[in-house]
Amino acid sequence: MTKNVHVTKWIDEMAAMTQPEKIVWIDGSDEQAEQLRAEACSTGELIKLNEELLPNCYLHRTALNDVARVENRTFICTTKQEDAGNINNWMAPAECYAKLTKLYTGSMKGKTMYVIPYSMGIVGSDFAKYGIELTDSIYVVLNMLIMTRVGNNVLEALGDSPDFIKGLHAKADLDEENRYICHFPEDNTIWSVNSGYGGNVLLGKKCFALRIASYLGRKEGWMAEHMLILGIEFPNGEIKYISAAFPSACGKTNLAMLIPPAVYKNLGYKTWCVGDDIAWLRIGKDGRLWAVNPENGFFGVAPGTNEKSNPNALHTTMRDTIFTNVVHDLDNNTVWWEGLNNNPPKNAIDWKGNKWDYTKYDKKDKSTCGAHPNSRFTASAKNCPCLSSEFNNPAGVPISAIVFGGRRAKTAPLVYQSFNWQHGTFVGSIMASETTAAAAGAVGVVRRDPMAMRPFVGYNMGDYFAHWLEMGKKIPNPPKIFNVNWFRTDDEGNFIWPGFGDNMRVLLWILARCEDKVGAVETAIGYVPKAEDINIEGLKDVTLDTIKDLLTVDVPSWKEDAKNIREFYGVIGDHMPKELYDELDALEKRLG
Ligand code: OXD
Ligand code: MN
Repeated sequence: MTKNVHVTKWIDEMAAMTQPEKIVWIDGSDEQAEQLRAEACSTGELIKLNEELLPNCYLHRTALNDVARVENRTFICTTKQEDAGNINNWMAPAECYAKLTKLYTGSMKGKTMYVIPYSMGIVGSDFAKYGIELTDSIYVVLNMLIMTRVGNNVLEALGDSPDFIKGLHAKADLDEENRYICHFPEDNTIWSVNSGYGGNVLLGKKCFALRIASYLGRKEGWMAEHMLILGIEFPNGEIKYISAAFPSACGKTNLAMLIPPAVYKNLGYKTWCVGDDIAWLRIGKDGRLWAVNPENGFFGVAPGTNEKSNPNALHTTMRDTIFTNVVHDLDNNTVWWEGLNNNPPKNAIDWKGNKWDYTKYDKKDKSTCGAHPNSRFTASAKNCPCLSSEFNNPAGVPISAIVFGGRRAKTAPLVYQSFNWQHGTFVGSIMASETTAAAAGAVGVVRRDPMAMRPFVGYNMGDYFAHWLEMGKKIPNPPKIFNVNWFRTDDEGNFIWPGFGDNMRVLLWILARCEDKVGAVETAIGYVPKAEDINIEGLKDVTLDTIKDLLTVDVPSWKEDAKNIREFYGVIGDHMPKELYDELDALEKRLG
């Protein structure tokens, strides 16, 4: 497999601790993947779905107590606590290694340890970083084969180098009390134990491509961000790229696969998806910021995905997909989830593995759902109908605009532009979303989620902001920075803006601003469009007055928000850059 002693020595050590019965190297071949799928089906770990309707698709159910990322059990283990900062959970590396060693010891007895050499980014490219994940789960192997680039070519590209991320995953007993997702950025190491759920165990994704990569990016002068990458093609064939960060439940995958509304489609506009979750950004030789999506697939939320909300995603999942925790339709051996259509299957098994009675399903009561609200599809990027032709370009794509967004009922207007990079960093740092009635707890509570990275920065949040400011100084021709809010509501709580494909109307204003092709109104929070510059042609129920309303800056709620921002900055503590306090002071002054 490899003569790299750094790799072999580490695997020997991990195997001595976990004590697997055998070790299998994953080579990236179809034959091996097929064997593993067959084995998983024979044990019940996977269920093969209808080959005619859903070719090469499988269903998996996790343990009932293991259905989501666990932020309270996720740790950044740096030597100094200060380096992890106040937003992350911290454990001293020695203490964490000792604690988890106890949990790992003997945990793979009688099992197979799979060795997955994988690349985030195109193997051999300047952007690429390599990892090896050791796991006792076939489900993890098969997901990693979709989500990353796996195979012997990764080992060849790595050669004798020690420069790879060492990931160890063991399901152990799936014991919640002893579930840990731990990152050791100083050692290029990730240890995950007692979970089998995607975000906790597909170590290339959040653990490596965001937490470890953000740490490496700061050290090496680039950025790892929780951003989609979308290309917009103009009728003349020119394509402009946007990267955008949104907290969860704000429609990131939908925006990444947006379909232009008829007014634009008829003129020849097209949209192309480069990525739906993660962007690695570097300064190009031309002085612009260039982005790649380091992943190779989509790990998307299933409920709510349908022909209207995201036909591209739905199409992507029609082959070569692993579905997790959705409804199993026994009549035709397919899958279903809430929001797919209005025809729930009559003869079905729910995500828990129990017979499911669709007549008892109550939209307002999540416990009656057939699919878990966080049920997922793991689908291959190559099957996405709107996949960008630049997806496999090792150089990535040049970014014209960075877009931040959140779910705010009143505070944020439909769109505004920051004054400059420093102010744009401020705009990202104050990102927030309000909780919805869908989740337990109070409605309308603001959760600050800077750059949608709150759970994903692998170091001190204050230092992360400083890195953004530093990058701004280094990029000769930086993208312009914007904020959007698709979620303003009227007094009855109804969304005012139609959203989905119509968001393109706002993105085109953004791109016009990037080229100085359209004016704007300067307000206390940034530049806001003139209402007539948002194209409403073909929109039902949206008038110029609606747009005016969507663009108002509600000064009293901004003043309230500013207080909340100051509190949040206080929590981040003394690593907060002074420049961002200056921006906050200036905002308060402008608000009067
Ligand atoms: C997330 C995800 O939780 O992408 O952000 O799964
Ligand atoms: Mn995400």
